[in-house]
Amino acid sequence: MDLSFTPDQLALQKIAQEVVAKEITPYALEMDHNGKIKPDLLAKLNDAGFLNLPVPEEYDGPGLDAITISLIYEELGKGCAGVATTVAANSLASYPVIVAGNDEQKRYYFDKINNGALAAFALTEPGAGSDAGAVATTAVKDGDDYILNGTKCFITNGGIAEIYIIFANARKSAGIRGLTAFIVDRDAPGFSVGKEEEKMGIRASNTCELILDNVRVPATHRLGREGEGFRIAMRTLDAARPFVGAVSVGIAQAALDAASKYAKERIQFGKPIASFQLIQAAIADMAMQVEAARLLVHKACWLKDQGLPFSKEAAMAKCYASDTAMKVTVDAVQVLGGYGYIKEYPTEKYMRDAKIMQIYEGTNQIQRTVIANQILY
Ligand code: COS
Repeated sequence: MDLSFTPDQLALQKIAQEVVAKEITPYALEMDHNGKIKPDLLAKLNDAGFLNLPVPEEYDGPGLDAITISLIYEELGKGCAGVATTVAANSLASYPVIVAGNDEQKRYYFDKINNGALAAFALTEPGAGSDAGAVATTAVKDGDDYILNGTKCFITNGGIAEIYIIFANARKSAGIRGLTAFIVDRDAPGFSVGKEEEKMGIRASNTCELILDNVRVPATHRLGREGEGFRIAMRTLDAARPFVGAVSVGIAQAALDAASKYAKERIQFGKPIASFQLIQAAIADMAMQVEAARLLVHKACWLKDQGLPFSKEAAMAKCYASDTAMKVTVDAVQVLGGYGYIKEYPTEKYMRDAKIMQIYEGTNQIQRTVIANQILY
């Protein structure tokens, strides 16, 4: 067992740390307040090479392994989980193409992503959240095209993406075996962006409703076979869940760092509160949980990189790391006391940002279901 990183992995981690320190952390509270990403930041994230992390080398991407990507996401998560979510949505949307795209589709999609386009993965609907198979958006074959009709909700990058992966049902009577994935351009006639959500956390990220009103999509933009969509979605979520874990570890580590720094500076009863054993116990527990979460994330990524089954470990990494982020950020607010609760300090933002990690890309109830099913059946 080798828990060390390669020189390339460490070099990319360092680049991520520098970009985060210069371009993200100083603006994190401003973006949180404004509820949007700084307009010039997307170009900087693209220059840093963060928008196409999993694109294979044969399609002119960096073709990074999952461990390296997780190291980058942890750094982004430390700086601002909203920015990390914006970047991670590009990876999420890329996996259906990696998993099921043909050569022509890969060239079409990855060309855009390599050139800085944002993408969005659109599975969720008002009536299809955890029950992903219940997608009501329809895809009806019409000559060489499909006609898509329906509404998607809670779509990350929904309002700012150029290209979308849309899941629709092409054979209603077949249930989840009718689910089919399509590449859809933003300028396709009939496609429009609906309301933008006002969120509790990850406020730098964009979350919108999408409306498909007789959107004509060429059959050449169908990923895989008709009815293969559910399997494509599940394989995509398996690949992406460790990265939710990585962002969660980043949030939790940032909260731990803030709590440790404050504990050493804050004087009460004539000495730094870091000298009190109850504070020490809190810091020690936070540190143990963050490290355990990080190791689970790296284990899931390592399994994926080895080409071994990793679905259970991906769910464990996502679930444990996001539960840890929630717990650690609540504890960090507690260590800072009243100061933890006000916006002058970063901990209240960490706490708000952590909550969604337990919800998106499959609630932690779903992760526990996935884990239990793999153990019991
Ligand atoms: N990889 C490949 N195939 C998978 C798979 C995986 N990880 N998980 C399930 N499948 C396949 C199964 O093998 C099965 O195929 P067959 O019918 O050919 O045997 C099919 O998909 C259906 O599987 P299952 O019966 O387990 O589906 P369920 O309807 O019970 O749902 C859960 C399974 C709950 C795990 C799934 O719906 C899920 O992950 N929901 C959460 C969705 C989500 O994360 N939403 C977040 C929004 S998207 S960002």
